[in-house]
Amino acid sequence: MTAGEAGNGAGVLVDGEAAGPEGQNQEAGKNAGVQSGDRAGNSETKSEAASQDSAAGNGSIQGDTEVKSGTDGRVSGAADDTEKEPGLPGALKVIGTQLTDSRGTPVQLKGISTHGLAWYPEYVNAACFRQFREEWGMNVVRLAMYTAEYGGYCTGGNQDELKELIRDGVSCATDCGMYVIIDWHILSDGNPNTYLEEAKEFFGEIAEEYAEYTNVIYEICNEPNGGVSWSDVKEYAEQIIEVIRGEDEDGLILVGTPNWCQYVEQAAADPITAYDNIMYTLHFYAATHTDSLRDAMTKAVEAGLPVFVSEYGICDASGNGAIDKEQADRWAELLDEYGISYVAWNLSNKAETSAILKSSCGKVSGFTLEDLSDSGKWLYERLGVGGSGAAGEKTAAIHL
Ligand code: IDC
Repeated sequence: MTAGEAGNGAGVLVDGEAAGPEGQNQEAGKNAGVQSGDRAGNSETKSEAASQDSAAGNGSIQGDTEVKSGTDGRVSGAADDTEKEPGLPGALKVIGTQLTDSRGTPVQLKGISTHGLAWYPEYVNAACFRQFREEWGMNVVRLAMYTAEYGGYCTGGNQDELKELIRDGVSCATDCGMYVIIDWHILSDGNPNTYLEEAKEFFGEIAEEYAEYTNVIYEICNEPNGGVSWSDVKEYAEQIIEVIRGEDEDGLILVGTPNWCQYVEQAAADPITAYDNIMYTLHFYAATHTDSLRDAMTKAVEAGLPVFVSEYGICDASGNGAIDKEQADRWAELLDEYGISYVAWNLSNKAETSAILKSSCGKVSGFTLEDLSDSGKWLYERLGVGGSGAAGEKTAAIHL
């Protein structure tokens, strides 16, 4: 299989081999205004979460018994001598605006974000991640660790337990050949400098631990918001990146942008130049953010900014409103066209439309079609093995 045949672009890099749609380098443009749509917050607790004890290991989304191995989506080629740890997905490198493997072949990551790790720890398990890799064709999982909400790392949460969950998550992802994003999930603490010292300590420790892991990605601030400026975010980012680079000289680092990751043009106008292998995050919720945010994204990319969509929903920005599949498809097609990576919010059964599982689903792995919410079904169709292609052609493995 060649990169062009990789279909949904969600192949995993193994031994430095890449699969993914060809990225497109667009000609330079100039930045423009973006939509300043607010993220509607909510603050309910986990009361609606179903119990985790009914984990069925035998469920399968695919009706047949064939399970794709980690080799699907691979491109044949020589082993990559820049690999640090044999067997791990290959190192990632940002070239221009494009994420690539270490030899410069474009790579597009697609996957799922956990809900808050403290909120829903039960989904961090090997069978769950493996199903996403093998049956859904995902190649990345994001571990969202809130800093200030619900058992937040900086607001009284159990730091040792949270770090243990991250270790478990990295190990589950690594075992099935996936990339894994460690997400310092700021939210109500809108300015990342609020917990600067904690972030430095956390990333110093994490980067030391995972310096040799080619599949670990550091996301240093989920969504700066509340009027925080790009210069504040940049100042924070440069300090955290310095700490990470002190341990891990080349791991991919994702930097949030102001206004809940919508003001990418501000980063494009004043990017971080002291370090490389950095991408900037844009987040969208398809029922809220449409043409103007898509325009902002393409303009930022055309201006030279490497963009990574580390979180999106197909519902509105509250995470629990109407779903807009038409806008979601338009987003996905644009992201595929540009070879931009995208990670869906969220892996849980919380009674909210962004959760990919129905609230009645008590399983923590082995999900079947009946377990999926509308968001989950859309995602499965979009990403599942045989799902929609980079060219936007819809060939879902399963028709719902
Ligand atoms: C939401 C969760 C919700 C939780 C809330 C806490 O879906 O269950 O109660 O956070 O405030 C984001 C954030 C992400 C939000 C999500 C939906 O990164 O943490 O999750 N969202 O509101 N940005 C835009 C939307």
